[in-house]
Amino acid sequence: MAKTSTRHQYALALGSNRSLSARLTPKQLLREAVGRIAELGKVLAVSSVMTTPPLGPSRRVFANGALLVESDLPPAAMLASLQRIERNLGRRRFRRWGPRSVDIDIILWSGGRWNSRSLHIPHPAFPRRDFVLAPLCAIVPCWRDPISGLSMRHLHARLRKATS
Ligand code: A4P
Ligand code: MG
Repeated sequence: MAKTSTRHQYALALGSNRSLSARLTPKQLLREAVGRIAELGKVLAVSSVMTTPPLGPSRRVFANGALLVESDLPPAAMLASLQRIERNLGRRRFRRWGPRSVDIDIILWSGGRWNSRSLHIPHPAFPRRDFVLAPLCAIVPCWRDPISGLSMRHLHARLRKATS
């Protein structure tokens, strides 16, 4: 009998503002992360990498991007796998909002909302972040935020208007 499985889609946001070596710059680290995420499922779309000014106390600019992946992994297992990729790409957690070689956040999930102690989907801060919404608009412009009901394109236009 054919194996049945549930396919989940996730929109992920990637960020980096610390090089690991002369070769592994933030931009290159995001490319490496995409390659490793492709081992967890099928990557359906990847945005270009954008250079963005830091939000918060860091003074280093960020490389940011987003991707859409389809996978059999349910949310908790996806988070654990992404955190393993972060660790393997040199991520150390010593200071909140400190420089990071790779940060991978789950922004949206095809199942809608997920709330547990260690995982909140949609990611609570994403509607206020241009560095998340701009790359998301490039790959999933029509995906609706399950909380507000607004599409990524709409949320992005609203944020741009509010901050201009
Ligand atoms: N967690 C809960 N929900 C999620 C989710 N949807 N996706 C938990 C991923 N993780 C989630 O995250 C802390 C804990 O959040 C995890 O253990 C997980 O269980 P973290 O990545 O370890 O810590 P962090 O990244 O330092 O904190 P946080 O709050 O995630 O920071 P942000 O919100 O990621 O912001 N400026 C620019 N231009 N570009 C950036 O990418 N990033 C940040 C960091 C600040 N300024 C930036 C950027
Ligand atoms: Mg994070």
